[in-house]
Amino acid sequence: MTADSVQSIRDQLYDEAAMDVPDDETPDVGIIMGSDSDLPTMAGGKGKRPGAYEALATELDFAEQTDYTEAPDARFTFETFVCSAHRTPDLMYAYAETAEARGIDVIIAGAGGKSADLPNMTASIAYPLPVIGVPVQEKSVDSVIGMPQGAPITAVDAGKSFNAALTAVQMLSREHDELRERLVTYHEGLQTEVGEVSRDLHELGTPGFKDEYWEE
Ligand code: RP5
Repeated sequence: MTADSVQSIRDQLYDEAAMDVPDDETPDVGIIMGSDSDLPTMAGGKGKRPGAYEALATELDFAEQTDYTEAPDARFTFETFVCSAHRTPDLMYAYAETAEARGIDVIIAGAGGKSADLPNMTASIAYPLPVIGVPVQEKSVDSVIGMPQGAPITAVDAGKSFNAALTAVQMLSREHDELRERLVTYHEGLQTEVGEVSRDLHELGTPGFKDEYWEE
């Protein structure tokens, strides 16, 4: 039994996979997660640290593509779906099976709980497309990274979907110099921040730095 709401997404994915869309109009990165309760970790917000959404949309100028047949103006894009390995295995299968034909170059897959199977099963089905797994909780790490020899997955530490997005763009940047430049600029920004804060700490002294930087 497949719910109509799930079947309609499956149908849509297979329809899109059969379309002949130029590569620069399809999403480059696919973000999937086991539940919308994973969204604060996968996207950032709601008290969680910045996530993949911030890395892609805010730091690296990607746009979120919400309609496969209507690409945003931005050259580089990502899409986002919920797809539970246990509750909607056929949706997971459809997403992973169609990803390459739909023009996705790399998948970021996040799941929580002790049986966080979405990343590793997606990696098996979507192979040879690379999949970056995000354990949404500490207790999910083993089930995300525990793949047998010959069945690869790349994974980040628990909750670090921001880094998963950086890794995804590193992969894409091997084909796109523009993305390499964006990654370098992002990294230079990090260095600049460390340098500025170091100078301020040194020159203001610890009490002065606390007054300046720390909120009461
Ligand atoms: C996992 O179970 C999901 O990835 C989520 O982290 C966890 C709980 O899911 P919900 O019950 O909040 O939908 O499959």
